[in-house]
Amino acid sequence: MKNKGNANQNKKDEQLEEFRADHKGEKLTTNQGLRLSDTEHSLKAGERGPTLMEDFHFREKMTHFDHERIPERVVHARGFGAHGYFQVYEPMTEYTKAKFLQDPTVKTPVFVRFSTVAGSRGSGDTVRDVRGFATKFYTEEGVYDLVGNNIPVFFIQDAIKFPDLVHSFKPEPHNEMPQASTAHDTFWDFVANNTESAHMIMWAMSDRAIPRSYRMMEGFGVHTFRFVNEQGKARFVKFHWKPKLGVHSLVWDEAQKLAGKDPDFHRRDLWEAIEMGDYPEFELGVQMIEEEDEFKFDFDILDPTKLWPEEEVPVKIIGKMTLNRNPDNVFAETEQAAFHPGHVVPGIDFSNDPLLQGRLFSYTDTQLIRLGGPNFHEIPINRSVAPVHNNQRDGYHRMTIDRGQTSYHKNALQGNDPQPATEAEGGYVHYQEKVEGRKVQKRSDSFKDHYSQAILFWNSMSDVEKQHMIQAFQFEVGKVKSKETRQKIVEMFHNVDGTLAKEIAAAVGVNPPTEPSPAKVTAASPALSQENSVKGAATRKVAILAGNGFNEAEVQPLMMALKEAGAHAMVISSALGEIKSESGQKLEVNQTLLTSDSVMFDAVYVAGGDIVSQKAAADFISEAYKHFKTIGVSSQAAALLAKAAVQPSEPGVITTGSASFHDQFIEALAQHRHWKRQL
Ligand code: HDE
Repeated sequence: MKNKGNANQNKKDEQLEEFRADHKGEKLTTNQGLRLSDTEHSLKAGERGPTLMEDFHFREKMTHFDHERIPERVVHARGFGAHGYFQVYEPMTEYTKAKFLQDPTVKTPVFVRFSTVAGSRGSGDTVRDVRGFATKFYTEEGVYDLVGNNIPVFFIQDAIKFPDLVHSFKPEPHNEMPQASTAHDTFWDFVANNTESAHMIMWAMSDRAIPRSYRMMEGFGVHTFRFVNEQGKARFVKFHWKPKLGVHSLVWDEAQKLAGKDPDFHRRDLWEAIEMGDYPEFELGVQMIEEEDEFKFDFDILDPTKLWPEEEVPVKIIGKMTLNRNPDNVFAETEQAAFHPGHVVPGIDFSNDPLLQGRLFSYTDTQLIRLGGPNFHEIPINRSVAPVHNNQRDGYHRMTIDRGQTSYHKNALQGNDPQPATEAEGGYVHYQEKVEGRKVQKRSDSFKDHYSQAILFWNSMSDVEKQHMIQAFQFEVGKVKSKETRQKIVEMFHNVDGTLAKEIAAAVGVNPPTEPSPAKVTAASPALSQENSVKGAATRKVAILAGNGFNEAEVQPLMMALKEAGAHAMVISSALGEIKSESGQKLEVNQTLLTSDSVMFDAVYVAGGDIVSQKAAADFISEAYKHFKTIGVSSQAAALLAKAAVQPSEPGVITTGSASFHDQFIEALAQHRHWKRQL
């Protein structure tokens, strides 16, 4: 089922429609429109003879194929996108004049691309990495891009260090290993020598870097921007996306297995959710700081390695984005989408964050090589729905047929059109911030605290989250060959927490710190812990293990209850086709024990039948157990639990018998994972 969305209201969709071609019922032609009679045989001099130069179809087909690839993004190469719309909850007139943030009845079309950062375009989805969260709003005042990540801070404080950072985490140049992973020497060498990365590393080693789904991640604009209202009053602002489904993660073992079993796990999850009508929803939140309060915090609000604790600066929820349509063509839309933090609309402006300032250059620059010239704004996915008029002309692949004699400003021959607009007419006027200073290659002293918020983050984690972080450090640093680097990392993170440093040292074969940790910060920010996030059973995937002879009386009501809770059941058996219950009722099998795996589901229910004698079924259960997932067992299948060495009394293990089985199962599913098993 393909959702066509709000085709009539959605201006962007109408614009895209002009370029769509489904080719159904059409005759095969060349690119010149000539009908072809054959595309399986090249033109030859004799059946066994050489191919002739004259074969224009062969040449055209092959040449086009030879040029099908474009350079992948230098970072964020692996990604996936979806269309949708954004609606503001109430007019934001007091804070910003941005038109798309005024009228709650207006649906602004959006295109979102989620991504990993380090890996190549074909790398696995579930690797430990930051996730990109880039949103293109097609507003009536032009394109606005909010190009964010799922982590609210960044590794470095000045854009000029970005090439160094990226060179360190990409595969090492001499052997191009490892793919899509920071678990190697050059990255940790960079970290140890650039301690401003400490806070970001804490996030990257946390569960945030292995999300369960793109639908279950927060998004952050990271930098401080400005909101400017009609009266010209400005406030500092940070942007947040809050997923309606809450923030949830995989466990590391599962993430690694998924990268092999289903490298497309996140894109499949997003694609299927949208196809099934489970439209992902994210609320837009803003934190605002008055200009006069700029220096009231114990961090510099221009420093991108710092967040604004939500308890100090509350997040005001101002609207919601709904993703309701998959792309028609991944290359045309997702791959060619060109985001840029400098694409703004009146009412949104920049700050002097030195990381943001550098990004304002980099994004257009990268498109010139990636999309092959200066006209990438004319590619359908990038086109503004607001009309485009200027004196820019020509260049590779120009689509617009600009009419008239003049292409310069000022002119009299065409009455000086197109004319600059006044501010009242929507002309963008940069915020008139007063700036003073000497030209220096320096960083402000107020950027020098590298550890306070790393400690704040650590203090805010639950015990389970801390345990996951320790294991993540042990894994990543454990892959580093240089002993000196491993030692430096232990010393660096001793500044964050003594136990953390000791635990890393113990696993990576270097000396533990001998002095107590100098960490002094005792504050915590509960909003940073995923344990405090929204929970629920909706959209969760449940594997129903069933074979011939399963107990239908127990399965059917569970399937109904799951449906009611908005969860999705998949029947898994030994082979595709149909299985029969004890009473002869048929059930269609969706996947087999061979084609699916426990890591692809949020929970498992064993319905019974001949499948319970299979070792693969017992393995399925023990994996689910190991990954803290909800396990339900029918009366027929109790023996399988014993085979999988799972105690029925364990948290999140629900056995049939009580009348409230279904409620208990769904309640357990809604918990996401049962961490108590670990403790
Ligand atoms: Fe990016 N970044 N970035 N970045 N970034 C790119 O642009 C860059 C940074 C982010 O789905 C590139 O089109 C510099 C922070 C996302 O298409 C490139 C610096 C944040 C995406 C680039 C940063 C991001 C990119 C590569 C340091 C979170 C993918 C291809 C100053 C707020 C967008 C491209 C998509 C992509 C440069 C740091 C987010 C090279 C110089 C901080 C989500 O232009």
